[in-house]
Amino acid sequence: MSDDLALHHHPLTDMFTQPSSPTEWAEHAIGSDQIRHFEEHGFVSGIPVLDGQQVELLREQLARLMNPSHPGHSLFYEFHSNESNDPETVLFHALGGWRIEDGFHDLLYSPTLRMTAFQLLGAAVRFFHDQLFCKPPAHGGAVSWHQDYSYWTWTQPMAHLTCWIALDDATIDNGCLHYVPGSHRWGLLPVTGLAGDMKAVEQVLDLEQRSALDGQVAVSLRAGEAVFHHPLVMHGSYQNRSPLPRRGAVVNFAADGVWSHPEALEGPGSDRFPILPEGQPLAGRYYPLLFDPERELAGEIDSIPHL
Ligand SMILES: O=C(O)CCC(=O)C(=O)O
Repeated sequence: MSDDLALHHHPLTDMFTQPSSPTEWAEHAIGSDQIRHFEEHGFVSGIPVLDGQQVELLREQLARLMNPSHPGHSLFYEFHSNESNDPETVLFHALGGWRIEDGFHDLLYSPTLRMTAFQLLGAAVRFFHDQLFCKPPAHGGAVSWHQDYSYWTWTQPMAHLTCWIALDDATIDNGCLHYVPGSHRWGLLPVTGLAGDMKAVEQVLDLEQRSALDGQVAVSLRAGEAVFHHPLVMHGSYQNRSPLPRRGAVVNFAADGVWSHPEALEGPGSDRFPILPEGQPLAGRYYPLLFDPERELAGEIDSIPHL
């Protein structure tokens, strides 16, 4: 078995140069207009995170991780070679790659991810969990419309954020993410499933929400670019019938202070997910602190636009 990289709460490689002053951190910040876009629509896209070499490294490590014979395989929280169970609509989905391959571990420490997460959470940033979503060419499966927080109600208050990073150019043809702008103001809806029926969510939407699905927007990204989204924004992605793969890596964040709620009986549904004892703030081995504005920005927190 491989070493558990969750033991290391610092970068393990020189994949990213770490900023060492507020001025250097500011170079990784998004602008006020991008923050406003996030507030209004529930997502902000086209944020450059990885260069070509870093994308290539992660693709190589991803190929190893997708093999169930990987020596670190037992460290995954969840692993689904095909979450849809239909060989015609394959959706690879796994949580926990950060514990197994150093590139995915160090992705957590991307200065752009850390800084943007601080800006969009407006608080110190903790790692929540990671995900890998891959659709093979020709028979890649859809990810049904959903809200991320519907899977996370065992952690409260809701102060979470998702970053989806393209490891291939993500296009309409190969199944890029789609969003319903403004749906982060709909409130929390029940879980209706992640793979299989793209439109399963319609059974819990009112008429107005159902017609708002028609206003969905596709978010195309170049490999290495990211989209950040709100925990309640409605999003999903269609099948990949193109000749190209569509691979994506996800980092999910929570504001420091989010805790494991005593009354939330529904955990994430996997025995291997590190749930904390009820009532405890997310911390410890599986929930490293990724950005502390007091420490990184000293007295200059408000020089960086943030929520
Ligand atoms: O990769 C996809 O198509 C879906 C990703 C997603 O739902 C998420 O990151 O929350």
